[in-house]
Amino acid sequence: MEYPSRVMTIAGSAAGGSAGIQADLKTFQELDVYGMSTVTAIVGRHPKTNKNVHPISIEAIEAQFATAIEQVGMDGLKTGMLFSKEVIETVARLMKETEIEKIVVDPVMVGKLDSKLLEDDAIEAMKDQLIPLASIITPNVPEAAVLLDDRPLNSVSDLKEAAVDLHKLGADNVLVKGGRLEGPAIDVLYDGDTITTYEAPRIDTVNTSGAGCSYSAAIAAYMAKGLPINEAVGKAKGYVTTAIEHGFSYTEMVGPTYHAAERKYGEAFTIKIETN
Ligand code: PXL
Repeated sequence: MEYPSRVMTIAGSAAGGSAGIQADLKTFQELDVYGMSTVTAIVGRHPKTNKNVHPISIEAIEAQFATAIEQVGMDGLKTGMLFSKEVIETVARLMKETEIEKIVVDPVMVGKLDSKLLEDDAIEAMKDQLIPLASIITPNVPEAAVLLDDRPLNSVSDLKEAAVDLHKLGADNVLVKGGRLEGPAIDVLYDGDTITTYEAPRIDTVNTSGAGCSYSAAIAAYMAKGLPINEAVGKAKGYVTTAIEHGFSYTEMVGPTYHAAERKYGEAFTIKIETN
């Protein structure tokens, strides 16, 4: 039997199941890769204290990563919520020590419900230590703006310029995701040479919690399976767009994307891919 490719997510636990580690592992399962996890923090609002982020010790982070490497091994990994400078430094060291080659860095900063998922003094560490190790980084509009010292991004041509400038931070590829602009959802990939755009129709829904996590997890999954990055991005965007189309909510709160949608209903969208 041929075993599935092995993918690690290093991210926060989102207790509601829509984002973070939970979204990543659901995505990995849907795309038939073997999922593993290193939890960096637990996100869940305490009803009495309102405390929302509960960090995990560096020792426990190292232990999880070491166990996965020893018991299983790794074909690729993605990072999500890392929360602190110290965690970023630890994760960068673990990446270097283990020489993992396929690395997706999703520079998660703020959740949809405004929880702060990265401390202010961690942004420089992310730029200097983590991003240079990445095969691809996947910022959304607000994250790209922060990484570019609060540059406003309002159009696809702004996204293209941002991708070219962010590439100078040292990642092999930059994907700036335009889902928060108006009009169709257009993402821009720059590999240091060529710009490729990926376009999906705008879906009229508020239930997109965890969409970014699931998208970067899907990119990591397809890369670990051996697809080149530009193809991995296209397939991942198809997967996440279908999951968004079938998003739902159990309550009045913003709900999850439907991770099983592509498997259940088939891929609903053709992603328009253009290279220029
Ligand atoms: O969607 C961003 C995100 C990532 N990681 C964790 C989260 C969230 C949003 O809430 O909780 C752990």
